[in-house]
Amino acid sequence: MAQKRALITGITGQDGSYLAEFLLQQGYDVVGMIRRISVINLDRIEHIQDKVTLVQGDLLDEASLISILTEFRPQEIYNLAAMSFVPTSWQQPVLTGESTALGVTRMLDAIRLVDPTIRFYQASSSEMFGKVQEVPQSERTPFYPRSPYGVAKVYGHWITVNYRESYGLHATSGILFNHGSPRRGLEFVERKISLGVAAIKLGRQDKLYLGNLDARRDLGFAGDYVRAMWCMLQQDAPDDYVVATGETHSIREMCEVAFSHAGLDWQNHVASDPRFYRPAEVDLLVGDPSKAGAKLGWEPMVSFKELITMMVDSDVQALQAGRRFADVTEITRLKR
Ligand code: NAP
Ligand code: F7E
Repeated sequence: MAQKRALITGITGQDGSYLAEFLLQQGYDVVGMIRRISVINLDRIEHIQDKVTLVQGDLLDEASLISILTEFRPQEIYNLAAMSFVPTSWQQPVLTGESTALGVTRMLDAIRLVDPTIRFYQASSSEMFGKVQEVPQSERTPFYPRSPYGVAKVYGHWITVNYRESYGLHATSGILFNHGSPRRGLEFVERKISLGVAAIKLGRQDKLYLGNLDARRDLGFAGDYVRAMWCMLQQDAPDDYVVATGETHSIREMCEVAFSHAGLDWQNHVASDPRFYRPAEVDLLVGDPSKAGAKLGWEPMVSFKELITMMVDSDVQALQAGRRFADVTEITRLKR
């Protein structure tokens, strides 16, 4: 059988790096779209850089997408690129809409124009459920987004459904709940905690400033979640799928697990900073992944505790090895 080619937007991100590894293992020819920035950051894909083809393009520029599809002719596209940090979406709501919402239309339109047989995966998000209308959340739960990011993802979701229904595209939306890994961006809460715990354990800092500890999330391992993305595009018909663990844990529980793994008491080190609270919070997320289980045969392999301890261990090792991390604390606070 001829080798399949996949295009990944957002290949430099957490999920993009795991998906690229996974697709290479499946024998794919992997093309990754990266945007032009002053210093190209390939940290997460350094180890596979010689096995993938990187091409410059941007979700803000439709002509760049059309050129990439025309030149590379992928059979599958995984649209993972987005402005993905929720607090930034209040500070940059228009940019968030341009990439996270309209960027999806630009890619779908490029597919329609260049090759409507391309299979398309859209990275939808549990943030679309926001102020949840039922518990647990499934593919049938109505959306009620609580941030410009969530609103943009709702647009991305429905334009995917619309292009499927209007033009018959094989366009699928994966509604993924939170997933982290040792490659998670430093500003997301589970990584902020794991890196903070590692720094405290090694005596490099004493306090970790966080926001709302009562928020609850359904958190899995990114390496498990990219498998689900691929399974979705192997189905005969496009559809929507919730991908989640079915468990929910508070941020306080994340702290307890992470600090106790390092032999520390979280209550001695976690301090509250109101500037990490959000103008509108998503209090509780817990997904019902039964459709993904039944139709895709997907289930998560890494538990909540395994994920958190894996992240703490990885950050302790990285700091001990002399790796330096940017301090993102000041720039990720919301101005009041
Ligand atoms: P991430 O680590 O923040 O990666 C985002 C990627 O998008 C980066 O490669 C970034 O490139 C790229 N990007 C941003 N704006 C772009 C633009 N205008 N044009 C081209 N590329 C652009 O996010 P992630 O955690 O891997 O998440 C992947 C996707 O899943 C995102 O769409 C996210 O919203 C969604 N999602 C994530 C989760 C989660 O818990 N991780 C859950 C549900 C949905 P640079 O490296 O240049 O910044
Ligand atoms: O916040 C609370 C915060 O920024 C999780 C993205 O991947 O998942 C992610 O979005 C919770 C929130 O992720 C801090 O208030 C407390 O309730 O790690 P987060 P998120 O907003 O859930 C979804 C599914 C996506 O699609 C997104 O792309 O933790 N929290 N204290 C904090 N959060 C942060 N970041 N920092 C704190 O200090």
